[in-house]
Amino acid sequence: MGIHSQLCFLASLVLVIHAGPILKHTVEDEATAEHYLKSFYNLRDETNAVQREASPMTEKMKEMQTFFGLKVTGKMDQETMEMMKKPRCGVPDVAAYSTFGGFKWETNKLTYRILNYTPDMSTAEVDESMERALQVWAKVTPLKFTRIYSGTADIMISFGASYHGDAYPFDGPQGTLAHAFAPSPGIGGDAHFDDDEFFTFRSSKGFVLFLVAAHEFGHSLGLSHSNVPGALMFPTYSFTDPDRFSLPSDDIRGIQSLYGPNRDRTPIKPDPEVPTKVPTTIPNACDPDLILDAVTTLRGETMFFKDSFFWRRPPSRSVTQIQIKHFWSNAPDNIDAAYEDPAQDRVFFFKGRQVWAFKGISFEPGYPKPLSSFGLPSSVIKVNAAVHDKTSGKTLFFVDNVYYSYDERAKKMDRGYPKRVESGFPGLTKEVTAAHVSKGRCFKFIFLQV
Ligand code: TQI
Ligand code: CA
Ligand code: ZN
Ligand code: ZN
Repeated sequence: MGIHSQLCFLASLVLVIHAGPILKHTVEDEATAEHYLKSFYNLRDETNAVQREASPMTEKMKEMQTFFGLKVTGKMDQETMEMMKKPRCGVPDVAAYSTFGGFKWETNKLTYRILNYTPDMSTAEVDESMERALQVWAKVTPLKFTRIYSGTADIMISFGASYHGDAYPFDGPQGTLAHAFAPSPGIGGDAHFDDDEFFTFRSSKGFVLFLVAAHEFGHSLGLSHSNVPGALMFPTYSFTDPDRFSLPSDDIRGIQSLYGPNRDRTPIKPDPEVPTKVPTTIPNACDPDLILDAVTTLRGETMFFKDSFFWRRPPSRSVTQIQIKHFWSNAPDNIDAAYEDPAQDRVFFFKGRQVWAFKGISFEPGYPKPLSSFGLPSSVIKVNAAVHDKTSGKTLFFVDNVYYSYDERAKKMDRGYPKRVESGFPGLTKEVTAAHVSKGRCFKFIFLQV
């Protein structure tokens, strides 16, 4: 794909020599800092002299200061040293985004200009793709983008094939799709799109211009590639419906390490009826007090859900812990319940009044749907647990101390429900938090209670 060769040219465009006073600190402090940043901030050993000029240490220091809400100086100070000496959890604070050594725009007000268009799409579609791609980054930072129609913009956007006026000609269909230059005056920030590619507005045939542009603008703003699969800045293209796109957290951390968060955007108002548990830590599967959110089977595997994670055990392999978003990018965290209907090859996730459906890992269009699509009354604000029995084709939904029975084949609720949980399942007196069909012969269902 030519990614590695271009990585060098783009990185080299942004090298400048850092000048300025360096605070005095002891050799010991320096070693502490280096060790800390290597352990938790992915600081690599400096192997080449060119890198040393741009000081990855300063950048990692800034990331760490941003993470802890300290004053972002990139230098060792009292506050930073104290934070580093505190006892902490061994899991790194950062995922694997990377920057061009911290090169960024010095202003939050940037301009862009669209110089020409691709014949693949209407001009309105190109305009909208570019605008939306910039908003991906504007939403999570203090950056503001203004479109201009003449003169020189910070981000000049153009389509061109082969030789198109810079030293990096495009390569015909496939291969390189586009490139962009890291923040700096002149060509810096500019984004070029290879017109030998077929770009689309939202179709999975061709490359979705919005996705390619959002990736390129990441470079225009100072991000390099991430090694987190699923991140926008991961160097492989994967189709996502632009209408459902949400910026992965690795990219958010990356861009906020350069520009900080968006201060004037109030977070989306949570549904007051759905208590949002904020996962403060990664759940520990060995915690004896762990209360699982949900359990389901999926194509022969059993999966256990908690907060933004789930555990799976692929056949004849050991258990792995995975972020829900990495598997099902459109799925919510902190789900209430989940079940699989093998007859439809679908897995359903419940959260609050909504239900999501997936086939394997692909999102089923038309979802999320309201709980009433299963015939549950509108008074139900969440289901605690759901379990499907493939022999009867019924799904049981547990809501507080009652349960409902849904007939998957007839697609309707069975008569005579809701029933009290205790009347159908004597002994189940506490709230059911998750339910699961047993593989053993002795019981049909396994319930987890508070
Ligand atoms: N173009 C490369 C890219 O933007 C150019 C490049 C290679 C580059 N290495 C770099 C730019 C390092 C900055 C820093 O990644 S590309 C994708 C993706 C490309 C690839 O044509 O390979 C997208 C352009 F992620 F899908 F692979 C856009 Cl979205
Ligand atoms: Ca190409
Ligand atoms: Zn170019
Ligand atoms: Zn890239």
